Amino acid sequence: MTSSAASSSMESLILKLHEISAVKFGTFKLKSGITSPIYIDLRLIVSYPTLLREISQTLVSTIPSTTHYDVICGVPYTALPIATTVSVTTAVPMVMRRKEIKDYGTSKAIEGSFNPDQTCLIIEDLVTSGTSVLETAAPLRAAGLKVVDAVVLIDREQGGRENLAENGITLHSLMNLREMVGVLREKGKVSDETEAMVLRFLEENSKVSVPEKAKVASRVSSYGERAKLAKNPTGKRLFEVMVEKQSNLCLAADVGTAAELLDIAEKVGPEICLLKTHVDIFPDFTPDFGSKLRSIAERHNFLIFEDRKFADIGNTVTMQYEGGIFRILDWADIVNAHIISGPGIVDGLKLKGLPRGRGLLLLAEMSSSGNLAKGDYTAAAAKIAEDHSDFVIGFISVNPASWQGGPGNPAFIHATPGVQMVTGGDALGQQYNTPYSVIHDRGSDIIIVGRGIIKAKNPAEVAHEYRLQGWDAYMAKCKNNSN
Ligand code: 5BU
Repeated sequence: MTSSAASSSMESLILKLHEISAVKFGTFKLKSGITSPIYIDLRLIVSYPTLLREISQTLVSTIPSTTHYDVICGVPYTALPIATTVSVTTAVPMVMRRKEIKDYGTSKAIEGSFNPDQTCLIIEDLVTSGTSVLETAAPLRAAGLKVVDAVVLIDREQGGRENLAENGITLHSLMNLREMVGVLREKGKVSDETEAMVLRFLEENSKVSVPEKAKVASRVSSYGERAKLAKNPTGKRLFEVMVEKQSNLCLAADVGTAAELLDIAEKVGPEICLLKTHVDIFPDFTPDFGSKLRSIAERHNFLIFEDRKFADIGNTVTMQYEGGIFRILDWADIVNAHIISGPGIVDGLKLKGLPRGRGLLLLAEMSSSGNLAKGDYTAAAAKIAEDHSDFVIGFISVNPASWQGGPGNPAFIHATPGVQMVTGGDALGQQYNTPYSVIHDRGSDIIIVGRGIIKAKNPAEVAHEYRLQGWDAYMAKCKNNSN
């Protein structure tokens, strides 16, 4: 649609909405608690099928052609007829979110048939803070659908766009309140005073916040639920081990020799879900190292992560992964890779790792001061992970809550190094955060602890304490989610 055609169809819609009294002026209390001089009631449109069709068609033309979606979902209830009409006219299948989940029958939060890796476009009639969109995004995401875009008829311009962006959703709107009132004033439907009052109100209420609960709910689900979403068997197993052992602790076993590593693995094994190695630091490495470590891992039910940080082109990493002295592929459940060389590195590692059921963590962020893994680089890692979700199980990250879209796809796991009981750092640039801040505030899933445990007098005892702290932080996060 050309922009003048778009604006004339928008004008005609505004006038029709006014005509049916869907736009009201007075004093109204909104869902977010604020008092507004204007209220828009789009529930009425079910009585005007021609208008409903017009709204749906205009809404479809608002969606950028680059936006990809497989299914659509209307935010209940007002947007349901709009979404249905969009679905019927575009032949894009719809899913439905239940507001009340029944405790008989299938008890599904999302009705309809879909595949967990599909992308769902949310359709909404009106956005103030974005809370309702987030409340619908949460169960969609928990069911495995990707939610990255929402399209809305009217944006009240009261912080919704920003709040949604913070939670990984781009808002596309047909019009905003300012434009709507402008058209009504121009056409003599409201006075200059009324328009001025609405504009003043918008000025004073430009940032309606989303309740913390809605934000957290839109992205947090339990490790157990997330195990079901993981496509890679090792990613799934890791989530399951975390639940079984009530542990989100990874030991960074940076001890001096292979013998010491096997010793500490035995002692700390009961506390951890994952043990991280740097196998190239051992002077006493022997080919049976892997099988010895695996037997300890099996006995204590933890996974093994070789922190190899592959960084070369695809062809080279296949050899580094499989060959050499260390034969990492034979014994490490998980390895990690930089994305500096581009997605070919994932293809290379996947070639060897996927047939063995192994998993890969991408380095999206690093813990050391002055590192360059941030912004667009981190976003690129997230994108590569989505494109290879059969092999990539998640990320090395530091503050996924701060990513555009937050920690994102719940099938991915975030593991964070630079953890000690107190904040601080070392003399070589390492920076530490506490288990609570990493898991609860920064949105990560696994704490990676090295010297905090291995330098302690009694590593097993200290590991126990780290496990409790990490798990308590996770429980606190889940509690926020269910309140
Ligand atoms: P520490 O002793 O808890 O500081 O050990 C941290 C471990 O995590 C160590 O093995 C590092 O190689 C590893 N690490 C890290 O510290 N920061 C990073 O960004 C990445 C890995 Br990636």
